[in-house]
Amino acid sequence: MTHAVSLTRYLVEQQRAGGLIPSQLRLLLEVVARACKSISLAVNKGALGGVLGTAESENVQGEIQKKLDIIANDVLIEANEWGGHLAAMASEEMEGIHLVPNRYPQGEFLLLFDPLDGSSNIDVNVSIGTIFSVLRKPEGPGVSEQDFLQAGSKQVAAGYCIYGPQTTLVLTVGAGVAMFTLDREQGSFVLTHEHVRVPEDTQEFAINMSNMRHWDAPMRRYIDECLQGKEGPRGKDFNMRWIASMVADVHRILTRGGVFMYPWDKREPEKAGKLRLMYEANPMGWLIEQAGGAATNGSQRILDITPGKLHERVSVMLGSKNEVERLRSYHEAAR
Ligand code: P6P
Repeated sequence: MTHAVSLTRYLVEQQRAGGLIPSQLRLLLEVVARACKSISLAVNKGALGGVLGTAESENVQGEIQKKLDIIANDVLIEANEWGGHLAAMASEEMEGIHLVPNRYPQGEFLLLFDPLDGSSNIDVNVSIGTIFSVLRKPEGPGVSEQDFLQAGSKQVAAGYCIYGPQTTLVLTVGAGVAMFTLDREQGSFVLTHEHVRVPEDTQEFAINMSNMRHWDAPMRRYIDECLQGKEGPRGKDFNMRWIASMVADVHRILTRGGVFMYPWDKREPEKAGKLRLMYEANPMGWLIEQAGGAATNGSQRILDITPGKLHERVSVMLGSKNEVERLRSYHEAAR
């Protein structure tokens, strides 16, 4: 029987082989994985744990916070403060950055996360997840919000943990994408997929169709052509999925291909999009690229965007390479 490869063994072997994982980063990833196990336990308790429903508070995004949003955020903060691997953290649920308290040693990494993405699905028992992104702190004393404002191409690690029928951690450190399924009997993440690849073509798209009348012309053109099926210019039928949980939609795309879109729309024209660049689009965009897919905002590669602020929003189109390229070309033709 082949021995199961734990997350710890995988990280040690990656550290030994590729040199992409310095010890502090390995500790960071193990701590984040342990925090995700705690979050998974809280999520799985649901009503029995008294964790459903809203927390009667709003986050910096102006969104009503769910109790589990706050629980997940607190778990990640507490787990990552003491290890000496981080200088600071940033979260969808917090307006400013969170410095590691002076009583602990400061590390060389910055951790950003959406502690519980898709939280509108919590109370209806649909898959949700934690998304995280790791940057290196720029040289120099101290740490500020400005240190976080790096393009997604500067990430040194990124991933998510999806809390669904299985709890699965999906991770890249720049050498492809690996998936680890939580073995609850052992209490450890076990390698279940390695060298994940996104098919370059697909017949499945993910978008919130109720916003169609608000999209710009290139996005409407792309979806119209998909809906025309094999009688139309695409010459093939398409299927649609929309889970309203980015982690779940991206996990499906990493598993069987597809294209995910949350484009700019005219409901709030001053906003580039709904999703956040630093802790949603960048980590998901890097995972998709590492698996052979592509990620654009319609005019440029998402990972090339230099952020102007921590909670910057962005238009997102990512997944099967040839579909993302078609979307990019339609937006270019319309400029
Ligand atoms: P809508 C969840 O709130 C989220 O940030 C993403 O996970 C998801 O893809 C999107 O918003 C869903 O948005 O407008 O369809 O509810």
